[in-house]
Amino acid sequence: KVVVLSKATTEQYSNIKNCMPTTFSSTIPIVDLSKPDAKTLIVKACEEFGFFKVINHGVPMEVISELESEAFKFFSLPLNEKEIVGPPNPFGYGNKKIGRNGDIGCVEYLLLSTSQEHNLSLYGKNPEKFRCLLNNYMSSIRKMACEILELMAEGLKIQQKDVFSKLLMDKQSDSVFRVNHYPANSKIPVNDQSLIGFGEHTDPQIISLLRSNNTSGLQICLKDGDWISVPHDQKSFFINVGDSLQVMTNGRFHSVKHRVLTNEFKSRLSMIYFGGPPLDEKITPLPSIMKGKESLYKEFTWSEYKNFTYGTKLADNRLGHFERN
Ligand code: GA4
Repeated sequence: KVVVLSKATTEQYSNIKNCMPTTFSSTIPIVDLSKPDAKTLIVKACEEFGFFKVINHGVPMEVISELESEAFKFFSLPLNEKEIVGPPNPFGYGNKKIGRNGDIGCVEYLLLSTSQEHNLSLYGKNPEKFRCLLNNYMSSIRKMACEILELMAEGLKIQQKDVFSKLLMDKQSDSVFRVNHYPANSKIPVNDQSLIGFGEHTDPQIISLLRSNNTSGLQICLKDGDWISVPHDQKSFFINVGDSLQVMTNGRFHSVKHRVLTNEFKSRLSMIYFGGPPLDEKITPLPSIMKGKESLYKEFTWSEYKNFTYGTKLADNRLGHFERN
């Protein structure tokens, strides 16, 4: 297979040259939310990649950049001041350790619930401002998530337009917000592992909406197993299909495996909204999708799936455990 390294890639990974083949792809689907063909393109992208980029999303740039700059301020505090709001079980500040089963990455982060009240009074130097910016951001993102989920339902020709979006709008929706900070990593890598910011995994929820500063690092895995680098674009959002949406579409949509590599020169800051259903929601293929076919999955609730994920490692195939033989 021919791997084309663009200039940006060779610069970024000049120190590892051939040890980790990387392709910068122009194949990542782009959906303009203001165009009438958005719903068709979304369905196609979710089937082929489980991933797409959204432009004309309607989230004002100030809402994004003000939160980003506040988040950078938080991460620039001395470690002991950040650790006041850790460890991240279930929510708070985390450093290097991801999850509960030994995954490690070159990343520090904030994990927040979108519904539960946090004791945000301890977050950073200006917690009131942080809380206000977070709330503004999260409500804009949830609005976009619902718009996208409604276009998905329409694209799938499902009568009930809000089948997916109502799960995020529910007061009990178990959605999560995450801010990841990957410091620039100029160490000579001893192996591929030492470049890992966030190891490969799929997201367990329904849908994830990611926005980052202008630093590369995100990679997605194509269905044939090739990894491609996602060109950074600080003005756009990147959307991932999660495991729950794969199940609800009985495998028609593909939950995308992805990872983040650290950048040699620049630090990366990403903010991700993980749209999840209420805990007691049954995650099962929609009848209108099945058309007489059998479900590929055993029945489970979001709470069962979520509890199961806590016992897994990032790279594990979590959905495999719920497949019907
Ligand atoms: C991946 C998506 C979200 O970031 C997250 C992650 C969670 C965590 O960081 O605690 C998990 C990971 C994520 C999937 C498998 C388990 C749980 C770490 C891990 C090893 C918050 C989520 O919901 O699942």
